[in-house]
Amino acid sequence: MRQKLEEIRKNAEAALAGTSSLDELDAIRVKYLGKKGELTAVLKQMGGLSPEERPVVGQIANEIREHIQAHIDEKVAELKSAQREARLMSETIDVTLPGEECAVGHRHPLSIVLDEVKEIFQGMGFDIISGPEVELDYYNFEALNIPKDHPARDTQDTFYITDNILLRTQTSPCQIRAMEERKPPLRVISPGRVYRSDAVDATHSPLFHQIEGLVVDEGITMSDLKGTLDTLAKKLYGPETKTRFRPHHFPFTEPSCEVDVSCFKCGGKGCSMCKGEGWIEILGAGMVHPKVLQNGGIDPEKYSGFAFGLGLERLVMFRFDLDDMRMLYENDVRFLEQF
Ligand code: 2NM
Repeated sequence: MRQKLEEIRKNAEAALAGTSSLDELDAIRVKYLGKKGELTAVLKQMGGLSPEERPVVGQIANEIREHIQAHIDEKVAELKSAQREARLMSETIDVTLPGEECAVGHRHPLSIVLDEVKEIFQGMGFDIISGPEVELDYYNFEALNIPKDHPARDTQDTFYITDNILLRTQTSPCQIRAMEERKPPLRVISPGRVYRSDAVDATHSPLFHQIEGLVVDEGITMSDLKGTLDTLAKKLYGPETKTRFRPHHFPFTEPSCEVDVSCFKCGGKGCSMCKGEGWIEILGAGMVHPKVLQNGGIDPEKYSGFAFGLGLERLVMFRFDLDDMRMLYENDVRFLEQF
C-alpha cells in the first residue's frame, strides 16, 4: 500500500510538471485528490491494514495529499502570474512608436502631414501647444478682436453650447492663452481640431484640423512672417517653391495677407491642380493686431508679432492628390492601407 501511495505521488508530480493551463491543473486535482480520485480510492482500502500500520499509512497519505495540493497551488500561482504579465504586456503602449501607427504599420494621412509640419516648426524653435476644444466665447472671439456682430459669431456657423461656451472655430484661443501664460519671446504652433457648423461635402466638414502659429518678440516685422512662411513652403514642397503674399483682412491681424505657394505640380505654368493659376493658397497670416496683444497681456508698444493659420486637410489633399475630404474621415481600410 505504501508502494501504491508512492506511485500516486510520482504520477501526480510527473503530470504537474507538464501542465500549462488552469484547466489541466484542476483535472489533476480531481484525478488524484478528488472524492473519486486515486488517493481516496487507496484510503478506502485501509480497513484491511493492521491496527499498527493504519496510522502510519494514514500519515503518509496525508503528507502526500498536502504535498500534491501544495504543488498544485504553486503551479496555479505561477500560471496566474504569467497570465497577468501577458495581459499587462498586451495593454502596454510603446511610447517610442510614432503616434497612431496601426498594428500593420499604416499611418493616417492627417498624422503624416501634421508630423511633417510640426517637425518643420520645431526646427525653427517653435513649441507645440494645445488647448481646450470646448472654449469660452471670450478666447475664441472677444480676445481675438472679432466683434459681436461679426458673421463668424453667428449661430449658423458656430456650435454654441451655452451663450458663452462653444466648440472652438479656430485654434487661436490657444495662442491667447499662451500669451497670458508665457512671456515674450514667444514661438508657438497650436495644431488641433476645430469645429464649424458646415454641411459635409468634398471640401467641408463640421470638424477639421487647423495649425496656427504665433511669434511675439521685440522688433518682429512682416519680414519675419515672410521668411518663416517661405521656409515652411520650401520645406513642404521643395526648395524651388515660391511664395506670394496677397493683402487680405482678418480682425485679429493688421496688416493681413493670404499666402500662395507656386504650384508644386506644374511649377507655376498652370495645370489642373492649380486650376491654371500657377499658385495655390495654403495660408492666412498677418501682424498680430495691437488689441489682440493687449488682450494677451503683452504691451504692444514694446512687442510686435506675427500669426498664421493653415488648414491641415487642404494640405493633405494637395499632398496625396485627393479630391474629396470625406476620404479622411470615413476610415475605409481600402483608403487607409494606402498610407
Ligand atoms: C489665421 C490667419 C491670420 C492667428 C492670429 C492669432 C492670434 F491669436 F495670435 F491672434 N492666431 N492665429 C491667425 C492670423 C490665424 O488663420 C487663417
